[in-house]
Amino acid sequence: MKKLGAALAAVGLMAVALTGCSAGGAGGGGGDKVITVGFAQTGSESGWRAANTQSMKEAFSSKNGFKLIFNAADNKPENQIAAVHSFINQGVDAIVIAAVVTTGWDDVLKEAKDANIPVILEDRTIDADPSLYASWIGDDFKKEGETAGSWAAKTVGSTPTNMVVLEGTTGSAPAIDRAKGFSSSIGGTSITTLDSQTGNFTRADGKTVMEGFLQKYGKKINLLFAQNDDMGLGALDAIKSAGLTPGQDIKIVTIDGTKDGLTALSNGEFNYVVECNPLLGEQVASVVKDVIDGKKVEKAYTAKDLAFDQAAAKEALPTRKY
Ligand code: GYE
Repeated sequence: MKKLGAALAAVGLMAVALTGCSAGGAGGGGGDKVITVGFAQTGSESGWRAANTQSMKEAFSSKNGFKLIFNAADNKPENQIAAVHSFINQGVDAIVIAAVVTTGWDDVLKEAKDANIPVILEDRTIDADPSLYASWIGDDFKKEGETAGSWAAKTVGSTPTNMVVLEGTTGSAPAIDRAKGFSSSIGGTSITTLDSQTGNFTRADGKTVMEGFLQKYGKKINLLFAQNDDMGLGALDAIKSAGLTPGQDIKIVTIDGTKDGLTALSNGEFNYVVECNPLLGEQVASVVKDVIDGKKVEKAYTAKDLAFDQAAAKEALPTRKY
């Protein structure tokens, strides 16, 4: 255990190092013209999102030479498209999007292109033609799902296990890719999916949907895969109210690695948590500057993510940033 903890901590040093990134923070360098950036954020559904928003606001600060126009779309695709339209009309220098869903982007991105406004994606990927955006900075959701699934396969995969799944926002890149990754890792094991429904990445819906699962399947459920910490945390309430012990009667694996998630893990209520790094702001700001300065940027920058068992969570918590 100690050894695993140390190894995980060592990898932890790489947590914020993004592959292929250019050096330096967002500040300085580009003359004194203020860069106006419209940021279309998904909403405020989770602890991960709160950390991501804070990271973006810090990086796109006036101190760093930016004027940030922030919009949170309440996880409604139509709100988000409207926000991007409004950024185009305001003539911003660049647009950053954390897309609620993967589809429906072509028209508005073509408009941005016609207006010569570069678009940079952060966090979530989209299905649009890659020529319509300059770059993407985010996490590897498929790999996160694979890591969560591998843990499940290794831990409970050799005995008959009934799983329920709390999915993220329907049509969002992390919900789609985490599901794919997880499925690929549990193929050929004795894990059966009893049910899988969206909990919209929120605690409230995680709780409600888990209540429904418990009413329907009761003690049959042995495993919960929650596609983010918040839904898993909401589910804890439902599981306890049903007189069951989370982490024991029902094993729980989640994704994100927020302080609250790792606390539940170190308390033994969760069993495994895969990290998804939300602290992308500095990297996004640096790419935005490079794009505006006409420098060549990579099409994709992928953050490195860790994974935690209970011992590793205890070790990580005191210095956890989000
Ligand atoms: O896992 C979830 C959030 O897009 C990776 O969105 C992000 C996800 C994250 O609401 O908590």
